[in-house]
Amino acid sequence: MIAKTEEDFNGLKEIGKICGTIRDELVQCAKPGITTKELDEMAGEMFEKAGAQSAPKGEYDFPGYTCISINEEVAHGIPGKRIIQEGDLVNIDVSGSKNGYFADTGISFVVGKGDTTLQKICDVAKEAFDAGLKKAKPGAKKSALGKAVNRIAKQHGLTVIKNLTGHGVGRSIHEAPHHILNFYSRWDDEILKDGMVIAFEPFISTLEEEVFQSEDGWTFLTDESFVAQYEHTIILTKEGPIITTL
Ligand code: M2C
Ligand code: CO
Ligand code: CO
Repeated sequence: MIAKTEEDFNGLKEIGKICGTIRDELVQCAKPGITTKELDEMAGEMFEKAGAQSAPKGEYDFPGYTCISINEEVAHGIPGKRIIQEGDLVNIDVSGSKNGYFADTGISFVVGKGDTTLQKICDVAKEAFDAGLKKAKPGAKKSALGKAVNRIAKQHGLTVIKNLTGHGVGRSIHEAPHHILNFYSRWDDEILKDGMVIAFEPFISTLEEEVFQSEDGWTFLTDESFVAQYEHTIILTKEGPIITTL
């Protein structure tokens, strides 16, 4: 969407804060021994208390309030009996709506003491986000974000996931612009607009550049790589970006 009115800005900020708070609470509680279902139930209660709805559930009938993905699972992991272990790479992705406004945020992190490579991809995903954010200005090319993400990945000897992308958000969970790539494409000539709302979500990988879908019809998996994501909802303005999900 293009945010124009004060009502738009306030509505986007309200759901952004709700999703960011749920994300942070789940990260705090993601300790060895807890199941992903238990974490997801906490998110469900928090959405309800805030008078908000889970976007995956509400928009796609996803079997969970949030997407929680562990190790070989990259995204759209279904919360369930899986128990979080020390050293796991965990991704928590929270998206929701209130009063017709949407937000989307996610983070990958390592539980306790883990492999240094896992910590590295999490750090690089954040660095790639920050580099892309600097390019996220009205009037700039959308492709500048992916260019920055891929540059940071390469600098660290890592790769990007080419078949997962960021997207527009605001009045629905996934809307125009439909793809914010993790790499530069000369065909991607769209110009970012004042008030445009995007979910920017770099995916940084240790090796593979594509994920594939599991037989459960939801979970995106890798074979031989680990992948980290870092995502926020951003309103692009001439005065600078507003991150609603901080
Ligand atoms: O847009 C995402 O960040 C998720 C969508 C949840 S709906 C089941 N919030 C995303 C992540 C990875 C792939 C596609 N979409
Ligand atoms: Co998300
Ligand atoms: Co998203």
